[in-house]
Amino acid sequence: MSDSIEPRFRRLLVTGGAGFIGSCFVRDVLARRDGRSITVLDKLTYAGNRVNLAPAEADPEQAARLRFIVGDIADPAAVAPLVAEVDAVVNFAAESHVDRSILDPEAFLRTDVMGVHVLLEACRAERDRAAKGLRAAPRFLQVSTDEVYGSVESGESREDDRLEPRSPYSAAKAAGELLARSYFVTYGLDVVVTRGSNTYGPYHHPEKLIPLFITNAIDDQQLPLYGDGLQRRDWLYVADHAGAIGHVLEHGAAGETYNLAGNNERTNREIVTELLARLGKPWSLVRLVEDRPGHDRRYAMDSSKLAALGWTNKMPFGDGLAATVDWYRQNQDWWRSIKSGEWEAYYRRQYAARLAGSREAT
Ligand code: NAD
Ligand code: TDX
Repeated sequence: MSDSIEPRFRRLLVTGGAGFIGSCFVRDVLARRDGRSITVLDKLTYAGNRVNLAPAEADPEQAARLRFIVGDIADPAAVAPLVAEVDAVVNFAAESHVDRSILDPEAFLRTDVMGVHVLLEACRAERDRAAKGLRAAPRFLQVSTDEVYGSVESGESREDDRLEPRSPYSAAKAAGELLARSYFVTYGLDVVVTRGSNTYGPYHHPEKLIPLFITNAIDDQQLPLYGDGLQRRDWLYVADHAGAIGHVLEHGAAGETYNLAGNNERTNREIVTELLARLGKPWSLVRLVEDRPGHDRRYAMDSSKLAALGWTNKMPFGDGLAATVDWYRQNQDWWRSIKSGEWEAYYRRQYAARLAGSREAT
């Protein structure tokens, strides 16, 4: 099944649209030139970067269909008037880094739980207006994560499996998506949920494994590998993640949840080995450091439900990794400006003691 020529939802509110996956979604939707308009609502936290939308803003036809508003999804006054104007809300906004959730969980509860609640309340008010014939009811798509299943030692998680989140981040994400589902059950809101796997590609904040290791390696800095480095993740290219979300937005059934797998399971050691080979850098940069507390050993999902909806990922893993390494080589201004200021304090807090107590990785 291909995407419908005439999109069902023409006016979108994309929250967190200045982040890694949200900005890819915005760029890709606008580049289709199918008449859809997007309002981005983004708090521009340390993770948000308006430059991520520069390719769309530089094109007059796309820029005319893009509006950017700096604001907080947990602020009802900012959210309500925007939700009143759109056909669908796609919520990417979140605190997204597991390590930061371990250092300081509060912001995760505020945005990933309370922020979702505020968005849902605004959608509920619009659904009430729809019931009076004043408009069509908006759809709400909650972007969730494979981490809500917890560590999956064997097999693949399916959508109706138990949720066993184990970090403050994944617990907050689970709460957010369960709240969204409860608004479908209780209030009849048109809600869909996606659970994406570990995503990689251009514009990925350098706090995360792949961009951290690429950018550190370019600078011949140490690569802090947690524990034994044999944890397993399933990697999904960012344009495939954004595309699958767009597909679920258009074709997903109300009240349903869809796994978005990458089907590229690798140990962290395998990832590092592939990155170093592509960068021509030595394994001696790798240091084994103290493990992440509560570190999930493995994630893996079955995404046949998404496949039945007619979606297939396009990017082969090797090509995606090559494109990613090239992007970080060619866009050093982008990540060097992020790896300054607040970043330096974060990096010290997260890694200084770990690297001091690290050992050689054999
Ligand atoms: P990101 O950290 O790169 O971007 C998050 C964006 O949300 C930023 O632009 C930030 O400024 C904005 N934001 C944060 N708090 C906000 C608030 N209160 N109000 C408005 N905007 C706010 O995250 P990402 O990696 O692009 O992830 C996007 C979504 O996808 C998240 O919901 C995340 O949980 C989910 N997800 C991510 C991955 C992954 O591997 N990156 C995998 C699965 C699911
Ligand atoms: O310095 C590091 N060293 C290391 O060994 C970092 C930052 C990570 N790791 C390990 C931890 C994980 O096993 O690499 C793996 C990937 O780590 P992250 O990039 O932090 O991602 P992860 O914790 O798996 O979560 C990601 O995927 C699911 C996203 O950050 C989440 O937002 C998403 O929901």
